[in-house]
Amino acid sequence: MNPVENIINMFKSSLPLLFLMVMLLSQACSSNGKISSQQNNNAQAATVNNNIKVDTLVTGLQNPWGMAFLSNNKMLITERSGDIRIVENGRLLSDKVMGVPVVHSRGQGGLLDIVLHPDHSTNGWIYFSYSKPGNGGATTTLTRAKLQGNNLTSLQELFSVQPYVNSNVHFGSRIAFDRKGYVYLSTGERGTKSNAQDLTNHNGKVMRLHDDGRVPSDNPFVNTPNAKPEIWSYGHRNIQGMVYDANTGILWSHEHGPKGGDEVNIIEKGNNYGWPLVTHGIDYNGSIISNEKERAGITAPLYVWTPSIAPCGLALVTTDRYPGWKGSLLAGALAGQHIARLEINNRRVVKEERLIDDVARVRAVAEAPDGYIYVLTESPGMLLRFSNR
Ligand SMILES: [Ca+2]
Repeated sequence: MNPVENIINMFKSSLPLLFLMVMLLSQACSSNGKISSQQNNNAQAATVNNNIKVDTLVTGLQNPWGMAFLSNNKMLITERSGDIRIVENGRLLSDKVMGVPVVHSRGQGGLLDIVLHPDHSTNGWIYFSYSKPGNGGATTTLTRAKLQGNNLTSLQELFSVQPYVNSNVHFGSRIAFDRKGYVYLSTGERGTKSNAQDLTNHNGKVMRLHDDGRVPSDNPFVNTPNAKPEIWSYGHRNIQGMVYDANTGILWSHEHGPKGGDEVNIIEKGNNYGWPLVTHGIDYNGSIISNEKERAGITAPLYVWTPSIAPCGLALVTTDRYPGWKGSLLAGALAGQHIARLEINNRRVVKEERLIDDVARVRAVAEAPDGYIYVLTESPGMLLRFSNR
């Protein structure tokens, strides 16, 4: 055979394969296109780096806030307006979870975080936080329940921030469990700065509780007169990202500063994180909140973002799925519209890299049991996944 015949024969023999590939490709495109007209403008085109791309799994979510993984192919997503949605095999089910308590869906309030009990596979408990309407306004509340079919059952309110406040900002909140089974709940100061330094209320604090809501006897302020015994740390403005590292025993968090001064902190027993006595930021109107950025006796942030990125959602990479990322923190950014990957070395942030810049406001980041990183964005409300190219 001469070279030309050779090529023609090769082409002929591979025609069926080519045909099959074209069919598969067109099918993949049409099934994708149905749910994802919007994604094509942003996330679909986004890549993280040469090794990692962004899959848009779900669009059409309304202000998604938190996510929890029931298995590798089934997850729950909270929507701030008060719905818990189910994503199964990468599809958003039209049936919602029934039996969610009424939430105060105003401003920054509504249905917020959701996490599984560490022993969920045996006890079935699902924890979620929300803004509960009540006498005096609304307040951040921690509740647990079980899921039977699509219904929440065995609902138990574990803890409610005191007092209720007539404000629609700074509810927090994130939920995290440590390796001893204690549960932590973060809150915000509800727009009143002085709350954060006042131990007689729960606003602007991190709480530590037994998994059934009881107060641990070794909490730092159980013997302090008039202090709320649930408080674990204080001096926080508004914490919307918290993740526990079971390997190191470190509870990581970030919090919103005012104009500038967003912070990364390690949350430790009884510590004062300074708001509003010290801050790296200024007030939105440009006025000075404090002349001090740091002060003796106040835990200084490990890392500061100025200008503010408005951090929301915090994940820790524990798998080897993403080259070079193991041990990194991934912080979502609402205003920044990106994810900040923070490399950690010996309790210090040693490097920052910005991922998926300008795709959308990022509300939550989480590592699934199978090691994949999932991302929730708002406006448009999407579920994204980082996968290997
Ligand atoms: Ca601080």
